[in-house]
Amino acid sequence: MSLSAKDKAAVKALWAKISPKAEDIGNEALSRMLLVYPQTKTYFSHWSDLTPGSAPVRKHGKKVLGGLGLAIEKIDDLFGGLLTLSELHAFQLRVDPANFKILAHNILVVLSMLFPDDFTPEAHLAMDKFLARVALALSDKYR
Ligand code: HNI
Repeated sequence: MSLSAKDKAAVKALWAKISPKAEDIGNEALSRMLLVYPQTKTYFSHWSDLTPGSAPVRKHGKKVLGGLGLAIEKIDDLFGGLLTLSELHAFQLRVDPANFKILAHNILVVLSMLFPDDFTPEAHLAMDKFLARVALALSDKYR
């Protein structure tokens, strides 16, 4: 599955609307991931507070959304563009790639909640495909 020109345009259009709220989106998505999928907490056990909306969660949510912003910039070469992040997650952080899908799901939930008018079925489809591609690119270095 690859992203069509139409998918890429839809992702970029949605990103233009949502990116000013990147910090809130990151915070909500990460808060939900940690609460609903508590197995993901193991990777963040060094944080002082893992409860929804805590300072470390908010700070990290912003970083993750920054990573997504990078992915939008590199949408035509996700594997190359996300190489360093893939290496980090594979070799240093040792994050099980199954978790990328879990976070992607939480991001979609949050987009539907915060942007009900912009998160049209078409935008949902394009964003779902994009996040799946990002997850694949982030998993590339695990092979
Ligand atoms: Ni992820 C650090 C981006 C999914 C666990 N992660 C980062 C950083 C970025 C980032 C950016 C900061 C890098 C740096 O400091 O140089 N992560 C992303 C993106 C996704 C993602 C774009 C998927 C969309 N990361 C995940 C998932 C987990 C995860 C699903 C685990 C469940 N990431 C981490 C951990 C760190 C991290 C752990 C280091 C945290 C820390 O405390 O520094």
